[in-house]
Amino acid sequence: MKAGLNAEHAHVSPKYLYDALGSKLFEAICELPEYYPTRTEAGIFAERAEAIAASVGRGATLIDLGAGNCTKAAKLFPALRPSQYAPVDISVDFLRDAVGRLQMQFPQIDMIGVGMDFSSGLALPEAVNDDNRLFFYPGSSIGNFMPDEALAFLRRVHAACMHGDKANGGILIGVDLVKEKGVLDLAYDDALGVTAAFNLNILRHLNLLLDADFELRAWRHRGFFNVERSRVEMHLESEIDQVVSWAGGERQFARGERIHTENSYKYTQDNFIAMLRQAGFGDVAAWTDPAGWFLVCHARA
Ligand code: AVI
Repeated sequence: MKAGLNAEHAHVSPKYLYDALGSKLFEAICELPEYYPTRTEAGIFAERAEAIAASVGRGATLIDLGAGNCTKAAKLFPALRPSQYAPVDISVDFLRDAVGRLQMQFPQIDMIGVGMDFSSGLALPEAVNDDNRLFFYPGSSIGNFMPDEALAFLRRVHAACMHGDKANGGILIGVDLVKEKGVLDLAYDDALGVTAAFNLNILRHLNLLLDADFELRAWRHRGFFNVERSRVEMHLESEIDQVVSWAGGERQFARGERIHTENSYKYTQDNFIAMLRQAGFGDVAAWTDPAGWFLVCHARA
């Protein structure tokens, strides 16, 4: 983290956006009129639930990557009727509460919460069935990986679909699509300033983690679509010439200098399906909303 702050173009991993307050701010972002991905994806799942269930088949082992409060997957239970539900999240306490509540609502589904950071590996506990696994990865979280990391991640999911030496199961994934720059710019720089607060909160988090002295009022949120790189970029821009220090180091930031905090890649339907195939997946079924803003894919291993 300190190496990133000291780099010529300073950067911080987006995972530091998600402390307790950051997670709440992200939930608020999902409610914003400008932030279309959450409701557009929910609309596709609601409208196309039967077609998705027909493609996926009933009775799968549903493995929910980054499950959070498990609400997205729970909405699909009536259509998918999974035999087992395994939500995976780094925040174990949060998960325990969510699974406890869900188990009462759906007593017929075997549930096992898995507390782990799946970004580096997918070694699931033995209690998670290895037959007919359906990995669920909604919300376009795949967009927060660099494309080569996204491909490596999909390859790991594909490998985790192996049952003995036979590939079975697959992935159900939501991906945000390339669209007009104006729409993307507003989605990541909303009128209320919630995305700005979400981005600035990373500095508050760094102050706690690194014993740093970032002065939040001296930084400004920047969020915009970089057309050439097909990604939304979030940065924090220094409003003044300043020195920031942290345990064991310090750095000078000139007025206008930026810290890069997040990328959110936007794909076309064709290039995302090509990536799924490159990762080893076979048949792909795809659904979008009427405006073609968001894509849901079911890909078989
Ligand atoms: C979590 N992730 C998919 C969000 C996105 O759209 O890339 C994070 C986010 N950053 C700013 N607004 C939302």
